[in-house]
Amino acid sequence: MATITESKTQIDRSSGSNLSHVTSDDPYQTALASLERDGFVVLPASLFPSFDLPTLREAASRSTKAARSGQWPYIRTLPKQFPPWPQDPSNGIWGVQHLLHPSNPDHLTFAKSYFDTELLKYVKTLIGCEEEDLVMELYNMLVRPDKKFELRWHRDDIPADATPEQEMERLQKPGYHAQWNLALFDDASLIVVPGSHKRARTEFERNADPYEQNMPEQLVVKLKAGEVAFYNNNILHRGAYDPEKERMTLHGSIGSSKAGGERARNVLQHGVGEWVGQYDFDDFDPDVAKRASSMREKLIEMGKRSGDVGYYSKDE
Ligand SMILES: O=C(O)CCC(=O)C(=O)O
Repeated sequence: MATITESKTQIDRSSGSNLSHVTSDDPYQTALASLERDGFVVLPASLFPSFDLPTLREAASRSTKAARSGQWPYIRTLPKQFPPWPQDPSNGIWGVQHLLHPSNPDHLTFAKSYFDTELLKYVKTLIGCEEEDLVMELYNMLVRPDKKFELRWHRDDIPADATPEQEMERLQKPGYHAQWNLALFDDASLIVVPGSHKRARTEFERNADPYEQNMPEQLVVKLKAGEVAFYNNNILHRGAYDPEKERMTLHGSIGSSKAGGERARNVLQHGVGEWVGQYDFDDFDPDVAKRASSMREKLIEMGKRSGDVGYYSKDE
């Protein structure tokens, strides 16, 4: 897949996984070129020396334990794919929501990685915006379900029944955000169709089984611990989870204040607006506190502007 390392840009499907190896003196622009071309890019852990994996894993384990035992109500529950999720973990969970919630005892640890200076340099380049445009959005965690579970093929913000014209209309608009997976353990759960973020679905894709195991050109995004995959959330993708394999992958997004109502729904349907006003930054480093509070204010403004946003696919 798109891995920023040595040699030149290419997609290598021979391994059945990570493809494009890109070089450039400017890793930010290189990442952007890969994201635009393939719809995703994988950045090596070495680009993010300030991510403290052991500390993040400890925090992630505590949060997951609380979520599985019913002590943390913000969860993604089986068998539901899209929000809203019930708060009852008895069918098992596949995600822990709202890592930055002020009542999470580990929210400062997660905030350090979410507001990380180096990460935000990539975010700004990938969105094409300045620091003052950044909007706080979501920070969740995707975890191993207790039984086999898969997500259907989807684009995050284009319904399956969209016509090719509707798909293209949406895909041609800027996304005004960046979305990423930061793997705390090796992770091969995300499957994408490279390049599908720029085109309507083919007849095959449109008529395929929602859980089609062999979509033409599909690629498993294989992440090693510490790697970060940025991806266009409207790339055709799905998740396929192995209950035997530990998964704790931080799943974040940050937006731009230029985004409109579609982005507001994608973010606010997760319920972040209900608590973000309580967020205080007293215990943050002063620089991070300044950045975080400005990003938070813009999320609150987005909530006020957009009102009741509804859900992408409430019953699925
Ligand atoms: O598990 C993953 O990495 C993919 C999750 C996903 O597709 C989603 O949340 O819409």
